[in-house]
Amino acid sequence: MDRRRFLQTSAAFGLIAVLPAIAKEGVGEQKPTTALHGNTFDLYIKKTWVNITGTPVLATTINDMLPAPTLYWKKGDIVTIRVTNHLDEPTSLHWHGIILPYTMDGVPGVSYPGIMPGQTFVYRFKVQQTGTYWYHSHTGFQEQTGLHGAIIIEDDITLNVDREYVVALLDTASMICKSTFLLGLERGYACVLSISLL
Ligand SMILES: [Cu+2]
Repeated sequence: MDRRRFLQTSAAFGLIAVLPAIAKEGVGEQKPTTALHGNTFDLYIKKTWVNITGTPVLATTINDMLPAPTLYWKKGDIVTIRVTNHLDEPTSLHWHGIILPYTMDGVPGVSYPGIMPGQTFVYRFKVQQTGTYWYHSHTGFQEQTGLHGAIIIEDDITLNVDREYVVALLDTASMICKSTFLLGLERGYACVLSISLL
């Protein structure tokens, strides 16, 4: 998408307001999704150019990654997750399926108002379960434009495997696809399905 087209599309969907923040913080370039281990995590939410389909689109990302980093936690640990919002709008991160105090659940309007632009919110809770989960924004179209990642919670059992893979299926929404969606899919465009190995 060229700049003129981007500006037209942005204006049409109210995204033009994002531009001053983009100019201030800069727009990231996509980095390969990596795994983060430990019990303290620093996550930065921002806009990042990604190119999955051949057409660059502006995605909402964590640490410039799409999908977001895979978080490896350990049952019994107390995890601290510092989430900084570099967007020009509120954001949020919700830990899907995770047992935790409601104040740490990350759904705006339930336990907190969300994370305001420029703010850092610190999540801290004890990990009480094992398994594969995911986390995502609970604000606007941020999840649909990229803000989601996997969580792997381990215990003390050592698996006898050479290598473990996490597979994420992304229904990617480009600007065109998203706008078509908003117009009711009357022209029959389909979003592009891609498979990423984390
Ligand atoms: Cu969820």
